[in-house]
Amino acid sequence: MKRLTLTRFMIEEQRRSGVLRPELRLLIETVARACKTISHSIGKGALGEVLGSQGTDNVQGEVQKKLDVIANELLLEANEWGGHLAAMASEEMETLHRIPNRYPKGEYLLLFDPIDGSSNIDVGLSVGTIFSVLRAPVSASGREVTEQDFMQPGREQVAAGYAIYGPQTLLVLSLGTGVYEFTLDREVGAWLMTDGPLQIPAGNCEFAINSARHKQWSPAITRYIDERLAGEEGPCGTDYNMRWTASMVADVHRILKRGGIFLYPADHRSPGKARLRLMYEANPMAFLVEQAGGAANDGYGRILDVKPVGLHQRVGVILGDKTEVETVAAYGREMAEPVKA
Ligand code: AFP
Repeated sequence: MKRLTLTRFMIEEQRRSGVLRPELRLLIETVARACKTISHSIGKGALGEVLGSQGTDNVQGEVQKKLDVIANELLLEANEWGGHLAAMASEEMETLHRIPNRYPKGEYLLLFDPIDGSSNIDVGLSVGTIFSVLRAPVSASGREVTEQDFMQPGREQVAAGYAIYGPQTLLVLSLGTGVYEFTLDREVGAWLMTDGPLQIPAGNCEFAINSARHKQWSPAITRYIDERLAGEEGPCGTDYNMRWTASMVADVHRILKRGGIFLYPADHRSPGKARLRLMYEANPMAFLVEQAGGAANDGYGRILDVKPVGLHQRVGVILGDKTEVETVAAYGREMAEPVKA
């Protein structure tokens, strides 16, 4: 069976829709190439002496793994010379990374979590790279890019995707016209299309949540989970299954392929105290999930409508099967607690 390569898919998309500019195609191919190198490093594991901690903390106050730093450097080096970017931002860097003056600047902003799920690296579980692409404001041409130029709601993304380094190395991508999966053919080093356009299958009775955080849950979340734990004897009338991989990329990929819902709600005891980052985790995943017919909510409204105020701001995330996400949202409206001042 002859499969489309990532390059041919994007060239055909460019011809079909006329919206895929060559610089954006170059951006995606450059990120995809960097992900191949990251996959190779991860695959070496202890043999490549890339496991364990770097001995430093990132801007989030989290211990950096060696691979967090390696992957971050790989993505910066791969993307800064091509002329397609105005600037970059990463989970691993406090502020934006400007394109060095020796290189031409482009019209796109690239944001990424170089290794998502990095607490899984040393124990052999799937991790991933998440990326999001925005257009730099026209006003930014001819001046230095600022953090404010990144403060765009997720609905402005022109592309988003992730690589998942698991039993296979996969790239899942949307350019705004559907979600497509590519598998890395290691023998020739090509990304070959293996699925798409993805649509989240309805009715999969599976939820992903870290139950150890139940003290943080609002009454609405508690009600939603308790009903599902009640299973056949409860109001759902059927048993549910639970999964939690502590790697958002792996949980989201499972949902895109077989359905279900992912919840990492904000701590209802102090709104704004949440785990996942808006700009390079929630927004790209919300973009993909909506492109695949699902929904993505922060507990108050659509994630892609959230107006960002900072590169590293955190947000609650409830995403996946549209019916299930809307059920959680309905409980939230019914059981709305007065927003604490
Ligand atoms: P790390 O990259 O620090 O491992 O965090 C992964 C993550 O951001 C996301 O991928 C997981 O869904 C979530 O955190 C896991 O959080 P818990 O460790 O609280 O379960």
